[in-house]
Order: sequence, then C-alpha cells, then structure tokens
Amino acid sequence: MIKPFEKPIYVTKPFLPPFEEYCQGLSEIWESRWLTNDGPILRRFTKELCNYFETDNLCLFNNGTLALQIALQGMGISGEVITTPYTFVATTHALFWNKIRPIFVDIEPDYYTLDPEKVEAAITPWTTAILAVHVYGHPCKLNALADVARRHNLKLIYDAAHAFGVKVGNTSIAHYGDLSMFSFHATKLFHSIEGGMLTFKEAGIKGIFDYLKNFGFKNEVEVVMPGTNAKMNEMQALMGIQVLKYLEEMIEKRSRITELYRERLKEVPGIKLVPSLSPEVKYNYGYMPIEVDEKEFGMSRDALYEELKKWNVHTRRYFYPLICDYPCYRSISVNGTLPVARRTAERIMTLPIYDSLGLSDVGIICDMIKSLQQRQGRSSIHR
Ligand code: T4K
Repeated sequence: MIKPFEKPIYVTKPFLPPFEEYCQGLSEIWESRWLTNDGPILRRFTKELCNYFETDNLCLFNNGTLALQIALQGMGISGEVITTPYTFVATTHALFWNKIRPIFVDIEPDYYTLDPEKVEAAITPWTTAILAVHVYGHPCKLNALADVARRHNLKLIYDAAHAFGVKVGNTSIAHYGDLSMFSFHATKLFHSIEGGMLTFKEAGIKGIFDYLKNFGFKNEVEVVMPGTNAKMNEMQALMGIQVLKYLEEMIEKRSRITELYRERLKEVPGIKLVPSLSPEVKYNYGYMPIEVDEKEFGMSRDALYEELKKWNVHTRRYFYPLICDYPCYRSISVNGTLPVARRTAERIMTLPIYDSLGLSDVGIICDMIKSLQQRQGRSSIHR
C-alpha cells in the first residue's frame, strides 16, 4: 500500500546556495547601498556569464519575458513570425507586445521542437523571423532551421528559456541562431530568483538592448529611444553568481534522477519517454517529460495527474493547452491542424525533478505510476 508523501512534491524546487553564503554577499550590498542600475555585482555576474558562454555579446534583464520583448524590438522584427504553439505563453506574448503576428506551425514528435518543414511551408512575404523554442532544453533542429532562415533571409531567434547549460558538441546552445533568450526564473535549473539573458551574434546590437532596458537613457539628459525598465537588480545578480557555482553539481544530480525515472518507467505500458538525445548533446536535465497514452495506460493523462495529486505529487502539464487555444490567441491563424502539437498537449506530463529530490522519492513516484497502471489494467480485465 503506497502512502501519500507527507510534504508536497512539486514539479520543481529552486536550488538555493547555503544561507550564510548569500548573507555574506548581501553584506556587500548593505555596505555599498548600491541596489540596482548597473551595480558592481551585476557587472561581476555579467563577466562570469561572458566567461561561461565564451562571448561578450550578452545582456542581462530582470526576467526572460522582457528580455525576449526587448530582443524583438531591438532587432526591428515586424510583420509575421513563425513560431510554436507548444511553449509557455510568454514566447507568444513577447511577439504580441511588439505587434507582431505569430504564425503557429506544428512541432516534431520526438523532442517537441518546431518542425523545419512546416516552418518553410508557412513563409509568406510578411515573414521576418522564426522564433523557435528549445523545449525542455532539447535542442531544436538547429541545422535545418538555420538552412530555412538563410535561404529565406529570415532572422532565427531561439527561446532558450529552458536550455541553460546545454551544449552541442563543445559549443553552447547560446551560439546558435541570431539570438537566444534564457530565463533565470526560480523554477529553472539555473536561476537568479527572476532574471533573463540575451546572447546574440551581432555585437553592435548590445548598445540598443542596454538602452531599451534602461528607459532609453544614453546619459543623464539624453533619452535616445522609448525604452522600458527591465534591469536586473543586485540581489538577483548575487543569487545568479552563487547558483552558477553549483551548476555542474545540479546537472549531475538531475541526470541521476532522470536515469532512474527512465529505467523504472521504460516498460510501463502507455508511458512514452523522450528518445535518447544524440551523443553530441550535453543535456541539462531541466525537465522530465513523459507522454501518457490513455488506451495503453488505462487512464488519461488528466486522471493520472489528479491521482498523483492525491499522493501529494504535483506534476505539471507543460505545455497544455496549446497557446493558440487560449482565448486571447484563438483568432490568430494557425498553419494546418497542428496534429503533433495537439496530441502532445493532450498526453504530456512533466514529473518532479530538482537537485534535492531524493532517488528514493523518485522510486516511490515511479511505483505510484506503475500501480495506477496495474490497477487500471486489472479493472479493464474484470470489465
Ligand atoms: N519562454 C519559455 C519557454 C518559458 O518556459 C518561460 C518561463 C519564459 C519564456 C518566460 O521566462 P520568465 O519571464 O519567467 O523568466 C513557471 C515559471 O514561472 C516560468 O518562468 C516558466 N517559464 C514556466 C514553464 O513555469 P508556473 O506558472 O508554472 O510556475 P509556478 O509558480 O506554478 O511554479 C511551479 C512549481 O514550482 C510550483 O508548483 C512550486 C514550485 N516553486 C515555484 C516557485 C515560483 C517553488 O517551489 N518555489 C518558487 O519560488 O510558471
């Protein structure tokens, strides 16, 4: 008989550095009274990230959504942008806030990223860019998308919100496309409480992003463009610096959790795991998605979600519903019927994964899933 967990197990739990370490950093802030507006800790954080990503073309923001909005504005993207309906709403919101028309096309079934063939088929004279998402940190079809973008003279922008720490070969995912946006939200593998980052190819655009995130100020008396306020503050930057030190350790722990989930769930009827990534991908284990096939599993994804809640396991349905099904985006044109995205959104479930999740708890979650499948299996035999 499986007992519910005493404390809720959420889909994620943010990593925090040792309390004393953060307090020590805070004392520097107390001393200097420099809290935000391009402070010394933000500069240090920026430098560390430039080293980590091996580029100077990098800019920090107070969150990923504003970073993406500013990226689109600073790059002068307009008209139509081909994008995915299978993502977090912020990807599409960033387009909408720039008065850009999102054109939703379908995804590929293995890693849930944009299908390059569908992208190409949706290009019109108004298309200016592709906005693709490395969903769960799985790299998009990088070469195929780059090829479409090059042949049609489109900008290629990646929402890499989930992809901090992901590499392809020895190259960080940040170096693909014209620009990438990373989210440093508390629920992400790497975080600065809230935060966002852009990395980009063209060095010259950095100045524009710096203006746009700081009201357009060039100096005390000159405003050169109508910017907004999207600055990262010192407490965020401090958290980022300290979390960065533990990144590899967190990835290692998450890889063991993923391995155990995959081992224990691989033979459960009706549970589909993501195929193994190509060996050249260094993954970050940011999420643990599974698909639930109602017929084979004997229970729908939503029923499994509710049953696990009774055991105090709070999974999430990232990403359901599809963006194009939210009332505010229903009027927007969709290219084709999006069969893969629809099917995935109906079946997807992301299981708890975070560095401090014990392997024994992972085992219990797998037992819960198995026992629900077996219970359903037995009841269908008796029917
Ligand atoms: N593009 C993509 C593809 C994204 O996934 C996101 C964000 C963005 C763009 C935008 O980036 P940001 O502007 O956020 O930097 C969460 C996050 O808020 C959001 O950042 C993230 N994607 C999205 C996938 O997930 P919710 O509404 O599911 O979060 P919430 O508050 O329900 O948290 C999930 C679970 O995490 C909770 O059940 C408990 C746990 N939790 C959460 C927080 C905030 C904690 O234990 N501690 C915490 O402080 O959106």
